[in-house]
Amino acid sequence: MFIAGEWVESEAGRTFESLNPADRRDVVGRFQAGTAADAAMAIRAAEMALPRWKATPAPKRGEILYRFGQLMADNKERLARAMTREMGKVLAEARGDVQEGIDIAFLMAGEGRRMFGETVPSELPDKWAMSVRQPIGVAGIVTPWNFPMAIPCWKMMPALVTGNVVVFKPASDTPHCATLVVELMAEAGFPAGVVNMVTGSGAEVGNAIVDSPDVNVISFTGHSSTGKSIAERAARRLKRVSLELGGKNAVVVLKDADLDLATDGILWSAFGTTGQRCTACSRVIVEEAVVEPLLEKLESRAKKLRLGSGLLDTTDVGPLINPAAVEKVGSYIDIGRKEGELVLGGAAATDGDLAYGNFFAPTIFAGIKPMDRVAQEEIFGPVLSVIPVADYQAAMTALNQTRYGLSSSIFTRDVNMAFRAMRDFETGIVYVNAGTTGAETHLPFGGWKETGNGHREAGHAALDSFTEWKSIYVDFSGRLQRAQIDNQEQL
Ligand code: UN1
Repeated sequence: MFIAGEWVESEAGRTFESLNPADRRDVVGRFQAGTAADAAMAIRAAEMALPRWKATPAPKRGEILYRFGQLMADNKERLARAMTREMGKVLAEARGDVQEGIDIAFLMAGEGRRMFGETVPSELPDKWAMSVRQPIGVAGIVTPWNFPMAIPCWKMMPALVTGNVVVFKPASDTPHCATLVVELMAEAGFPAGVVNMVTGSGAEVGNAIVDSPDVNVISFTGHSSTGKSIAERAARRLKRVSLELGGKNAVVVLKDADLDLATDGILWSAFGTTGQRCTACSRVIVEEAVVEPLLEKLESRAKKLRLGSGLLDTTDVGPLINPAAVEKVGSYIDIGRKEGELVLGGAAATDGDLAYGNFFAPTIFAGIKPMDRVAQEEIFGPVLSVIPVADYQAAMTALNQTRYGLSSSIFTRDVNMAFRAMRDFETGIVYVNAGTTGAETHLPFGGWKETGNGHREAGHAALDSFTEWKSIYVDFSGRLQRAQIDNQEQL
């Protein structure tokens, strides 16, 4: 663990192992199983570092972020390989994950010299009115394993450039990735105590951070049920919480679409990262006229996807994160068989050496109805449901008929239909003629409905999660001037 600028062991002396999901015989490392007492020490260290950090000029804070981004870039290949080994995603995607961390570091480094507030005219003469952003204090950052470097960076970079200090609890499946990121943060020059990391379980470390009266803001990405529990706990202290939770993202394919392009987009969004993205496509809503040809293309292309270690060039689809994930995805197969027709896959893949890893075959169900369970519940694996509908209206209704609202997409050549989709789809991100994944770091990232609680990551919007607004009025008239009362004569 990293507390007050030192690498330390947990007070309880317990550890846990991180395993390679492509080959569980490969132990990536042993990590400290932190406790509430460790979290308290990290929070204390952060509090001690806060006054100096928030007094450091923001452009100077930004320079450290810039150095961190450069260090990530210099170490990109090493970081990506370590990520593939610990988390499983194929190397090209791991490089993308590191790149997303670099992108947000550079974007937020620039915020050190922007961080715009507003300057507006006062309604009274000789009076100045403006608003500025100020840090909230100690930020608790609780992150998932599926983007084990990008998401911690998405959260920590805006928190730090705006002058907050951080207590970071990474997912227990990817502590090594987190450690590598924090090592580079230390090397970049964040002062001791500004960034602290405590590894360990959500029940012990996560809850201690969420419940602490000395942690002022929480940013969490992960499972909806955990997010709801965090929101409830934090509400007792009216603590600011920003949540990025589940998704049930759909691609709509209209009958005029380029079906080859749609197939590319759907396969990449559904089976890339083995379906383990919040933005992954798990529903294809398709006009009846083109169901048959689209299904044929999806099936024949998905059949050719090669499973294996993400470190091999020959691999298209890596493993699931852990055996529990294989079990969970597997539990949806019987459900899907009852609801529709299993077209492809449907089982864990255990041929040869795959048996040592957590592999699941890319799976496609056809003939699914919008309200079926496989079309409603987040499976977080390589399972795609194809839902036939009569027309755009039915597609739009089906797309919106879910409790989530992260990402959506439409394939069409008709510009009028594209604009309808942009207007009608109830999601935080909409793609036209592209899959549901691949958000860039300079626009807001987040979802409607139960995908979140109204906050956004990335872009300028991320600053809102980590700052308080302060509105400032300076009266230089030398007399009492009453707003809304004086100076009210009709023009
Ligand atoms: C996530 O799955 O939580 O748009 C993040 C994307 C990536 C980020 C996904 N840039 O798919």
